Amino acid sequence: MRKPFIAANWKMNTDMASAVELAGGVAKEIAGIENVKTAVCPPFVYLQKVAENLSHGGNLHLGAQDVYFEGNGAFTGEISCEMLKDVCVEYVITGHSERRHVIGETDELINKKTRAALDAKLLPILCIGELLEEREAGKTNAVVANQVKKGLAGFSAAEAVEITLAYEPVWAIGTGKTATSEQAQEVHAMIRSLLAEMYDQATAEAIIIQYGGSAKPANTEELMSCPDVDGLLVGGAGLKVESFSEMIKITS
Ligand code: G2H
Repeated sequence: MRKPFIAANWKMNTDMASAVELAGGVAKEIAGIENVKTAVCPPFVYLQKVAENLSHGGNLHLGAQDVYFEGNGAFTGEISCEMLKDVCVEYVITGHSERRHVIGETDELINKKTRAALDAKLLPILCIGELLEEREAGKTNAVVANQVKKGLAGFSAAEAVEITLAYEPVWAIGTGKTATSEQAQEVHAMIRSLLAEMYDQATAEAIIIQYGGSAKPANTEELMSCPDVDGLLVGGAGLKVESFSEMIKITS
């Protein structure tokens, strides 16, 4: 049985005060919910303050939006896994489409980041997803399968089960256009059968696959009712206590 996992990616939003308020508000709202894993991923500079204000042992966990694969050294502007762990981070997003397409990250770099995170005992949330033109050209499965294979290159089955995959069709991100539940399920099922080929059926059945892209309270129930959708990576709707908590409550 896969435990649903709902995470919020705050992207480059909030300020110190609103970050603390948002995380604290969500933690309070979802206190006592134990059948859903939850996390918030604030900007780097607010992680420590958010961590200090979240009660230890609570159900709301902390994630980062990115990480660098090197341990330390002359990598101006980058943040290491150990630095994240120092501020109580447990999860880290790798390969978000904005890092792939705005910053220009490659599958190889994303694989190295995911490897470094897992080796440091952080739990990666590895994002994959096709562009609109790739979907329109009928290339969705090929693009997503290639990203999954390259992202997970070198990981054993025992390691892969520690990694959450997040399928985020790029055309649905921040656009208000959610993939229909059929579109999401189709790609999620394809990913799971690919995982069975790459590893084995039991491993494929154990890996959490989140959907992301304009997920909100109004479509949570439908998306989460898809057999291969195990959770949500939430952007815009994760920036309000009410909407993000509601999505967790709907899922619980
Ligand atoms: C996809 C998602 C969060 P939004 O990027 O990862 O953002 O829910 O705003 O589409």
